Amino acid sequence: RTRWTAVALAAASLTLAGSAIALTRTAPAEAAVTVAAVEDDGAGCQVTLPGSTPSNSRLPDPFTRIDGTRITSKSDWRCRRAEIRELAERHVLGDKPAKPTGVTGTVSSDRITVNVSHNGRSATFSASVQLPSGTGPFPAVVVYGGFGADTATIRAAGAAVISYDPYAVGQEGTGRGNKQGAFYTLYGNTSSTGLLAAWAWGVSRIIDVIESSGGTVLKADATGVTGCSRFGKGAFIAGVLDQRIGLTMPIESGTAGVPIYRGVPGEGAQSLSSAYGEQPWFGDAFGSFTGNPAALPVDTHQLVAMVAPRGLFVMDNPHIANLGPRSASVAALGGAEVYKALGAGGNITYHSNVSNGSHCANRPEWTAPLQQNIAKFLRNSGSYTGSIQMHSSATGNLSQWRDWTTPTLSDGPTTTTTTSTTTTTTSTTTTT
Ligand code: MCU
Repeated sequence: RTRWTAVALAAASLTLAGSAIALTRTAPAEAAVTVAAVEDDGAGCQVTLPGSTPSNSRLPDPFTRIDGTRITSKSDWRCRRAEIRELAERHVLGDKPAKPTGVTGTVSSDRITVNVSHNGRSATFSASVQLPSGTGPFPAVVVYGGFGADTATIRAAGAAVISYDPYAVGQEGTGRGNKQGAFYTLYGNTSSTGLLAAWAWGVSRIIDVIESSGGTVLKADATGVTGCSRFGKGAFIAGVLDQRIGLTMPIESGTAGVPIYRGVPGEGAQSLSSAYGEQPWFGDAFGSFTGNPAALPVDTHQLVAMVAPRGLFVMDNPHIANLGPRSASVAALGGAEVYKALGAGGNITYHSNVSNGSHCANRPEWTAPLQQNIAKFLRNSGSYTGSIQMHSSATGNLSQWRDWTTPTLSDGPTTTTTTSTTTTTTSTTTTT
């Protein structure tokens, strides 16, 4: 009896916490703040994964729950997103563990040091910091491995650059049975978690340290992430898996990044098996899907949707088919349907309308939207509205890929149903 009361109370507080942090705060003449206060605000949602899922050559409906019902209100998205996260972790990325028991570190004007420990194992990694001019505390953009959005533009736009070495957290070149780096020191070198989720975990630990630093140098609630190519894959997944990240900016991410897995073979992009075998970017479980993406219950349009309503600026190269730019645009178009349903259609930008075809080139076409995205999502200023801008040579067509429509989601009331681990069902309804 007491036990179920406790469950009900826990459900109620989770519901309240969820509604509070899912709110979009809009000040007059200012941009919306869309970040959550926690890494995963769906942590209280009860997700029961299915034993098997139907094959589907088209993109799974992001609005339909695992139990077959469709979401009807904007607040339903929080727990639907939690389902997508579980599916993506199980089949695609591997598990990204929550914050470990020990996370400490320091933030100075030129360096962030992160100490992590879990179950008696510990590791340390650090990242250099370059501040913009002016008076802090500043927002910051984590730049993977020195390849990402132009760092001079980032700093000129008023954000610090955190130069993150993902290989310190998850090395390449090791093979799947002997993974190395700070993540695998804690969770074991045979962990089935792939590098993209491990790298994302490292970014989350950097944000933990910024949060606990007192916010004198860097702001904890204004973090962006970017990277190009393999680091574009990484930056994308970092934004997908940490809702404290306000602006996610993958560049030319290719297979294992933004492009829909189902579209990669037809477009002639790097094959799923090639990407799976090249480095352990994907989780080990993805190995059973490389020849049959139609069997996947998730695709990347749902990962795009997981970033919603936070800022997402996908940059792509239409001149290299190996990067799958058409499949990436379909992911953006599909994910944008969720942004729109949440009333945040202007928070996603896809931009491949560029002339220079060199991989990871610094492109003038992206300078203005980069500045505008930083202003809107990291500095809470300006009135930028994102859009999908595809180059004519790599134009995706969402209607070929979906058999679902986009619902009109109501604003409330918030309804959350939590199913306990036995047969008792606890329902909590709050009206905001
Ligand atoms: C586009 O990202 C990767 C690509 O998946 C790999 O096949 C290739 O070896 O490297 C690209 C990259 O990271 O380039 C810097």
